[in-house]
Amino acid sequence: MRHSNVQAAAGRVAPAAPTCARPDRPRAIDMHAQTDNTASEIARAFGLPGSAIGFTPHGGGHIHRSFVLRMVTAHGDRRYFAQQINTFIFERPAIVSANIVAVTAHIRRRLAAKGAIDLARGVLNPLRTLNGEWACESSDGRIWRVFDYIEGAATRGAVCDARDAYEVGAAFGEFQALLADYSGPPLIEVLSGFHDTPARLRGFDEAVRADCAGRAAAAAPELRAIDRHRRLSPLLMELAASGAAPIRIVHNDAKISNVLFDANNGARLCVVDLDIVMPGLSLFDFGDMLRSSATLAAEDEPDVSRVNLEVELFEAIIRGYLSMAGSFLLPIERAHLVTAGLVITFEQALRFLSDYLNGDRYYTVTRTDHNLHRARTQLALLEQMARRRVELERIAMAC
Ligand code: GN1
Ligand code: MG
Repeated sequence: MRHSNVQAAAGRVAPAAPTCARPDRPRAIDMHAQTDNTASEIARAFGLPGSAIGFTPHGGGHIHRSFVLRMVTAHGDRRYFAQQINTFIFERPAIVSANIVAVTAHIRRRLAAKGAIDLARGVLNPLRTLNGEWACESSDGRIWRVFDYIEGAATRGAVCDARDAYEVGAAFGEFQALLADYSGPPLIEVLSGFHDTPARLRGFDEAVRADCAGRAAAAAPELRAIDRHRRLSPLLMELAASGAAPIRIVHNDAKISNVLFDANNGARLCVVDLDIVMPGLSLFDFGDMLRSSATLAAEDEPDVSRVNLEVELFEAIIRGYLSMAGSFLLPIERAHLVTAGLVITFEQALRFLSDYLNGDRYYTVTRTDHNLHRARTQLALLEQMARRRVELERIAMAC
């Protein structure tokens, strides 16, 4: 099926770069404020059985704050996954929930039809409040959503070997395949122009011009690196705008930390973090996988000399992806796999560097120059992809 709203959005702008006047994102959470009281309020709102006995921070996403909420009940302990939604970025949480509910319902039906036995661990299960909403507001004004906790699952922060890289490719290929016949309510473009790279580039240029945080001079080598790759910016949006590549439902944050694995046998369970599942190009996810999983280095590795493009991982991602998506991908999509890696890596470099220049208002930072280090890893990877492009294209063609 086709989703015309992204086609129409092809020329729209990504979220505007913060201007110097924009107030800082209320980033730091006082952990002492996350009292038992908050946990109990959430439990009450969602009608969770038993009493709340634990509320522990979980995971390291850049955007939301996540907690494991433990309830003690007459039948033993039960755990839930509670997330405080970042309303600075997701200004309309109800829309995000509507998409997640629609997508998970479709996936659940598809898995059931295929005879999947472990449905509870095959797809996220968002919970409703007693009022029938998908989120609640705690007395301190924060917005919370809750999922059943998927027990016996493990996450991996980064790929360790080709096996991991294959699993990432297969996970997001399967996710796209499960949604290929999506027929629920039209998904809303939660963050408009999310992968509109030319708009991201304009936002970046604006951030350089404004230089709110007085950091442009410190990033001079990175600004020059961006300049060398400017011509990448329209390549994917042109495919979307012309209709040459189909608009599908895609995940938009395709990295290994968003895949759950069975903690005992390592088998792939499901894909999580469905906030920005939206209509888009399959290539957005594929490019993001190359960006995030074709290297062993962490996204925020401070020593850029450790950021190497690993051809073995690159090939494993493609093979894993094609094992699930090969049946529906069109030749035009297959022909742009490497291009997608370059464009999305460039785009992520723009986003990290823009945030650095804007004074760290979007991504959570935990150390000085954190966003600058992140931008450097992306640029290092990009340089290597660009330099080895012919070889990568040859490998991709042979997969
Ligand atoms: C953000 O919070 P997290 O890690 O799920 C971001 C992605 C970036 C990613 C980089 C809504 O996701 O777009 O690719 O960081 N999500 C949003 O790791 O901006
Ligand atoms: Mg995410």
